[in-house]
Amino acid sequence: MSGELIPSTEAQDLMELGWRPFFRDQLSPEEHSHFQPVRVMAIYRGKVALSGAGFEQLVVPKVPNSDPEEYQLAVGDWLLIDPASSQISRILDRASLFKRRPPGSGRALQLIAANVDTVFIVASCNHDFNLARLERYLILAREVGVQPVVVLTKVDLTDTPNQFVEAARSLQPGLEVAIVDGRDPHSAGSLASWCGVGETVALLGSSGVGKSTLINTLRGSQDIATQDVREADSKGRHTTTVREMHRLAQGGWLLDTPGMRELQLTDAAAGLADVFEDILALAQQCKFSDCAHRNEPGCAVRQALIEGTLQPDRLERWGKLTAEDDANSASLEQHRSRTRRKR
Ligand SMILES: Nc1nc2c(ncn2[C@@H]2O[C@H](COP(=O)(O)OP(=O)(O)OP(=O)(O)O)[C@@H](O)[C@H]2O)c(=O)[nH]1
Ligand SMILES: [Mg+2]
Ligand SMILES: [Zn+2]
Repeated sequence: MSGELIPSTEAQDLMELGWRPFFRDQLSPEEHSHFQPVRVMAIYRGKVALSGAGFEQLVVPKVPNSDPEEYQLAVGDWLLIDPASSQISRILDRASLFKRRPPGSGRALQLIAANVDTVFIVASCNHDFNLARLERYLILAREVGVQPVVVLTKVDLTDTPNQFVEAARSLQPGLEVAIVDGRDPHSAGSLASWCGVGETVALLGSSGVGKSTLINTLRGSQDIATQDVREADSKGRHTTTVREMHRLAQGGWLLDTPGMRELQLTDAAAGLADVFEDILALAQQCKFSDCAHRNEPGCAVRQALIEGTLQPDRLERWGKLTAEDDANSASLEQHRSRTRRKR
């Protein structure tokens, strides 16, 4: 067993950082003896914070520069480094990767978080609550294959918390939904079960929903800067600007991220199919295989609308998101084949 090459306190340190057989099994015997596994804890402008067994350093990453996208680092990545020079040998295959491509086909890919076990999709119970936006994050989590938990914050600001919980639950059967006052340790404590030793939880959501506040409360500190939202529309001020992992006393890691301005779907067909499984199952029962679910005879989707088993707004969102994903994926594919031809 290759893991036995590592002395036990080191093994313990690594396990607490989230090291798993999935990563260990990728190392060749040579790599085991020459390199040290370290995790990317934070990415700042030009520098990355790395942690391993008895190792903590802020380094300027040196990676082979063949394809910049291929060697882009994400917070949460596991790397092999030469312990003497801190030179990065390679990025280990990721168990999961959150990424996004900002609208416009040629824009650089942004890596949000890697090797995440659970994602808290954070939204607040105020004017800024938007079910369609929540659904986009859910599709992204399903696409990446990471367990999603919807965390509704600012329960103290609403008289009708159940309406928010019900709306979120309606997105997918069995979806975990928690509702908290992110400033209150007792309330936020309900999230502790997802944050055990070695677990990595990424927090995603718009600016101002209270991601950093939650992390401060769960850690029992005020280390991370937070900022009031705008009074007029409850929108945030983009306070957090770095992606960074924060350790909880109980052992888990919370990965804070900057609030996203816009989340467009690209290459998310699997996530869409997962979240809208019911509609796809209905569509298979339509008389025509290319049914557009408008006025065709024998349309099972329209029939479900008439019977009230499918909500019209849900069908509308599915249509819109599918069209968006198709358009973005097609323009990305065009962009890829153009760059291939240039090489
Ligand atoms: N009333 C109330 N206010 C909260 C709650 N959670 C967060 N806030 C407040 O909401 C504001 C924004 O919180 P942040 O934690 O900075 O939000 P964020 O999601 O980290 O925002 P960005 O870093 O800009 O993406 C702060 O003034 C918090 O005190 C809550 O549960 N209830
Ligand atoms: Mg923040
Ligand atoms: Zn149909």
